[in-house]
Amino acid sequence: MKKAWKLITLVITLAMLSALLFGCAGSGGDEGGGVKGKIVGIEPGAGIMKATEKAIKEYNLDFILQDSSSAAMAASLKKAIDANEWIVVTGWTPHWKFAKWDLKYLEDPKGIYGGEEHIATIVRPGLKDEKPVVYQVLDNFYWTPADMEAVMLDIEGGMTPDDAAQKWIQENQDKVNEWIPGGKETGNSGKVILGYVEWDSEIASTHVVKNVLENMGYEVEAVAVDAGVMWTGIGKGEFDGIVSAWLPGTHADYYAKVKDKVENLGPNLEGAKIGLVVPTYVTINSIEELNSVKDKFQ
Ligand code: PBE
Repeated sequence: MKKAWKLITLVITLAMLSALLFGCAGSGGDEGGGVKGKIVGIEPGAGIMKATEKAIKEYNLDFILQDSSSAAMAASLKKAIDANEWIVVTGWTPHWKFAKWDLKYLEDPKGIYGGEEHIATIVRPGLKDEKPVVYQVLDNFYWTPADMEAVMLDIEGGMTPDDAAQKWIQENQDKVNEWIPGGKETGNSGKVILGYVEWDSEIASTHVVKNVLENMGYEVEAVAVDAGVMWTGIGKGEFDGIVSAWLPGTHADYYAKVKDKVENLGPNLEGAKIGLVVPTYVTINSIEELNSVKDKFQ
């Protein structure tokens, strides 16, 4: 009888212990107590993901960064806004989301996301001699955030990237003609390979350049890859060029590794930015306030 009681006590103690252990793990809890907030991220290789990991550390955010994709991030944003719920995402400008919804950047007093960015065109070193006309077009390619947004909005509205690019080219022929060296508009031939990542902004820019070159007679392949592959690829000369280099901050690490092996043709767009973005109805204004309202971001 005594033995039986001992056994029962043991079983109860074990049950209580495991409830305690699993209870803690199940809550996803931390020392601060409660469930962590969630930042909806994009593709793991993006510069903005690294910056956000750094922000979580530097601001001591009781948040996790969720990997996702640019398209899934936008879908989560739409879903939250439709339901009037709070959400914080990794966001950037230019992007069609700012035209579609009322959004704001959270202030970043520690400057983790850097200041104003530009998007640069980078080519492999042999391009200038081997395909001088292509080199010229890539060197001359320059447009504004409003131009890029127009293409992005058409793609978001359902057009294919090629159709949206052709539409923009037709509507902006004067601008496009400035990129094309005199007398070389048609009758060119040969293959051009552009690397890019399927971020909305880079889908737009890469397809515009692709279509300009195709209209000139080139056969252009736009190869969608991860950010890391895009950068190692241009470093190895596997791509003729990329128009997707976010500098000086967002892609600083990637750029540092290939800097000596590539040619930087300078900005193709100025006035870009990255950061944490929320709908304007979210009442906080700074990253520093996130912890105090983390329960609203789960
Ligand atoms: N982005 C868009 C990229 C660069 C272009 C901001 C998502 C990034 O974070 O690497």
